Amino acid sequence: HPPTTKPYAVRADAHPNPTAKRLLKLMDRKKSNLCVSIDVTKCEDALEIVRRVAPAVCMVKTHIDIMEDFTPAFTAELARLADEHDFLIFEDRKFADIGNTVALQYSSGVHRIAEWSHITNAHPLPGPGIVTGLGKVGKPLDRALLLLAEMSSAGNLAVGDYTRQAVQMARDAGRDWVVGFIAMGRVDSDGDDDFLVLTPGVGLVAKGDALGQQYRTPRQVVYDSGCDVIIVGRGIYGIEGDAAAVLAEAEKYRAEGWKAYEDRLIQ
Ligand code: S5P
Repeated sequence: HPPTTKPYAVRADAHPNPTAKRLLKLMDRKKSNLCVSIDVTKCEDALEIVRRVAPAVCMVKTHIDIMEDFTPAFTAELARLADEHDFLIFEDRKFADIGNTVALQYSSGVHRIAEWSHITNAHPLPGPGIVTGLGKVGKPLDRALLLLAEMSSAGNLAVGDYTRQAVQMARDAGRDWVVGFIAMGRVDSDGDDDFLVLTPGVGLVAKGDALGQQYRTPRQVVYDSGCDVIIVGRGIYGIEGDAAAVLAEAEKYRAEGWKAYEDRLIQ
């Protein structure tokens, strides 16, 4: 698969989307293909985790609708930390409605996601209108969109033809807006276009949780499956210990993910 054998920096030069370009460049600079998922419900707890892991990450992923004490000061501080520590913000909103509705959900409401989130994602389920609707808001801001082509949870329906049509939807929209996928592997391998593949369900220890989550190691994800970014939540912020322990755990994932990337370049 061509993208998997090319360095992130080389892929950055050829990418038509400014956010994807920035991501690939900073991955190369920070030697990190690690995205930490911050799934806690208090703003100060979330910011504390971000401050701890910031040196090790290329991206921080949020679920803004789980915050109990959300104010715009939270996303302002997140944006400040992103600039200070050189990472991108990915709001994992998983939009799934008609184009007109998702455009409103993306731009408006309490959270105003498009104002602070560099990257967001959508289910292809409603058809290409969802991509166009989000694009009306995100394209003028140079944002980037991912489509969920596959999922990590047991029994999910994003398989086979659904996955293939998700990839086709991204190709039809163009890489200047749809920069890649949430997927478990190289779903774009039947073409020579260079999409980003971001992969959740990554853990070094746990094999899953009680609600269907399934974990693979950074090496399985990056080396065996050719994915570009590993997304890790509880495996990092959920460990016991102080600030140094959380950073050390993030650093462990960063190092494993980076080694797997370097190894696949020279296969
Ligand atoms: O298929 C998916 C897609 C996503 S974006 N499976 C997932 O687990 N995710 C997200 O990744 C999920 O919403 C959560 O925020 C994160 C995984 O968290 P963890 O604690 O299981 O690592």
